[in-house]
Amino acid sequence: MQRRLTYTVGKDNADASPRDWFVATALATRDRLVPSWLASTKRNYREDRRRVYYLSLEFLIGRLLIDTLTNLGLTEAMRDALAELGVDLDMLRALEPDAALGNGGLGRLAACFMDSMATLEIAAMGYGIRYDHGLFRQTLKDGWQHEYPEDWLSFGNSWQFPRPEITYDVGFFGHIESSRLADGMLAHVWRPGETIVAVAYDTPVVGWRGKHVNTLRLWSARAPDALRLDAFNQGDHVGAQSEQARAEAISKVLYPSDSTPAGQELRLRQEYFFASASLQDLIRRHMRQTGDIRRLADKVAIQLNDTHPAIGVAELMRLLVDVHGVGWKEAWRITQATFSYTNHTLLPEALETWPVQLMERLLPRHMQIIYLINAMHLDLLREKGASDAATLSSVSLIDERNGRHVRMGHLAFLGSHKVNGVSALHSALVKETVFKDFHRLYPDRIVNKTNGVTFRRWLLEANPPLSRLLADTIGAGVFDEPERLIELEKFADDVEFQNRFAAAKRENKARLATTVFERVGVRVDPAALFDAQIKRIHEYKRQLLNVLEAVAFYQDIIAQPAREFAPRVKIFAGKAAASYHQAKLIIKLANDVAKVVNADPATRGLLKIVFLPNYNVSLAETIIPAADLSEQISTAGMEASGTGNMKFALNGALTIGTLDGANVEIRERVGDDNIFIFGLTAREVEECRAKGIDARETIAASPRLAEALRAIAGGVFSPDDPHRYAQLVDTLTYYDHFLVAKDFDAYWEAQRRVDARWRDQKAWRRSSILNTARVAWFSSDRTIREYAQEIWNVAV
Ligand code: 26V
Repeated sequence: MQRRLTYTVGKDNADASPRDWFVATALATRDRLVPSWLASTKRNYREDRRRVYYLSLEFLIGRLLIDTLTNLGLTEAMRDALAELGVDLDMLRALEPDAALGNGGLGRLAACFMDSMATLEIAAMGYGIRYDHGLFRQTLKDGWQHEYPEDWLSFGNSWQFPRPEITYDVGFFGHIESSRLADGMLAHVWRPGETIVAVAYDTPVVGWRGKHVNTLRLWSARAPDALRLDAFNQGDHVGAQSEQARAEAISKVLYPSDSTPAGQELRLRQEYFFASASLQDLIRRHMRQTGDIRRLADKVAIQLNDTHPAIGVAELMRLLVDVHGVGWKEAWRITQATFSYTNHTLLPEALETWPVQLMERLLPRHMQIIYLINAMHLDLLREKGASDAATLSSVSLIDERNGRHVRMGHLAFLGSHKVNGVSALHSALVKETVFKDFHRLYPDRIVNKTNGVTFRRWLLEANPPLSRLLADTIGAGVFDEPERLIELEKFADDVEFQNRFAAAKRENKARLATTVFERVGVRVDPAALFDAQIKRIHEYKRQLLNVLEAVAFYQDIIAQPAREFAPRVKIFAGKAAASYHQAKLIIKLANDVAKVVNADPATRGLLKIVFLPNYNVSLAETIIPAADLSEQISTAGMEASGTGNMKFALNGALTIGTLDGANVEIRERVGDDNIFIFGLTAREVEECRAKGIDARETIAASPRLAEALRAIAGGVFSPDDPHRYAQLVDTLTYYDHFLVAKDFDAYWEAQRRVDARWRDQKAWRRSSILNTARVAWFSSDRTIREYAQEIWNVAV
């Protein structure tokens, strides 16, 4: 550290700022993992291991200092060493900006998977984009969300290794030249009209106990020439840099694509840019190692994280056929054997398609290849006798319905040997809905891989008090073998252990109470039930249902001034896509309700509501260990899996939730008595919608809901603008697509079951302990082991 401070940062102790100390500490930590990194890389070559490539447009990493120290087992040594220099490790920890190269669950899953792949010593590499600006920073002004650019690189990035020598050309536009070969076959060469250079930046990813270190390789875009010197010399100083600006735009900013179908050309440029650079890179490595392109599928598995890298299917075909001279049929066999694809959503508006016209212009050779794949695929169906018009049009790569579009999900499905959903329910629905016809034709292709989370970050690092207690009680080996969490079961009724378990929770709650006060100026009592809903703001996630229940609860408290209620703190956090008007209005409503409720002495302090701004991985690490109740209340059938649900349960929060995504599997494991399930099932949602989504009758039948809606529509929470929520309440009344009204009474009743359990603290603690004890299966190590064995065919 001292050496790094002096020789890399170039400061002496007297002048060093806290940030200088952070940089010195990060670099000193990084130094400790480099030997293992180099050794891992060598071993991968020496043992000629099958490699796994995880292609993802998002990696929601968060901070790395404590994560790296924990995995290396150096946290305490570092703490002591810094203390001797008069520096506090926890103060440095807070200075690191989050690497927020993702929107939500999909990006965070990729980060958990990187951790688990390193832990399981899989020869894996993550590929993505090194965005200059990650997910926008959210502020709340008077309860309204505002977005500001995020600037994680402004003070440099101590974890990355720039690799200016590792570059690839990525083409766009242009035309195709065809020539006849000696054997009479046609050869095609794409002559791009524009070339962008992809430059590699590597971040080491260290596994548990530092045994194996993988690489996350992120691409940054550059123009081939930094400047048009002729233009510059003629005085056009800005215009001379325009090509550079156009090129760099590709890796400039992460699309906040949760909720906005990013139909922009730039988004397709991002997708092709990173897919192409990654494939060129892995093929170069493969050729160096084997010299035989035909063995690619024996040595390489590529996982497509959603359809964002799906253009890679056409790109690999192009590289194999046009560049490496492999025949079409063999190239297709190699492609299918190499790729596999994970689907993360069923929402029709989230399924990617690209206008054929755009594709023809931007990637003309790929469009030809897609047509060829489609022709071959449809011919095969005709051979199989499945050629009725309806089937053909539903499985065609081209959607002809309104303007021709390429269906990226279909391309990913066809180009892969396995396709997976991310929870048991979701995978079943994948078979029944988006890929129904494909499933009939290829019944073995769709499999389930229920998501998981890394226990290193989400338990060991985020929750030191509980981690210490676990180590004391069942031994520190639990962090090597999470299955041993089950040994906690026998302490579930042990009052002494219950007290210690509750004391750990209380410590986390006190810490969160401090954070709440610092960020929003509201005092919350750590003795109250902490009830948290933290995730992207989306109608299907139903933050509105939670706010409505809060309003009804508030009305109950003031209507019965003599009655005792279990005190609650409702915690909200999450970002809305900038263009998602309805989601932003829900944020404003939560804030408006909070303002009135928190200021009303008639609540007797029994209900507090806080909306914490700028939700990110680090804030999640503070909230989750402190939560008593985890809100997982999406409309059944709409949340593919959820992963926050797993993190909360692991940290001893009880779930209130619908039978959606992985909630179903959490219930199977923690047991019906230790989770609060309510509401319509996925099937019932479907039936209900078929009958119509007019909620007037439902509201009329629920006086409590009607009363809450009346207050909101009447401006009780928005006296400055009494009609602010008129449209919101109207939509809910006449077009209740997310079935908020339908589920309201069941939700209310489930919340009262929560209250009753809370009043019996012994029973609550027992359930809480049993949650932690029984969720070992949701470790992402288990998930990755399943991918390795059933999809990638690599030994673990
Ligand atoms: C959703 C939407 C909704 C409306 C319009 C546009 C749009 C675009 C993207 C998305 C999210 C799709 C992908 C995604 O993030 N899925 C999440 O993946 C997690 C990891 O598998 C899973 O736990 C979440 O349930 C799932 O929503």
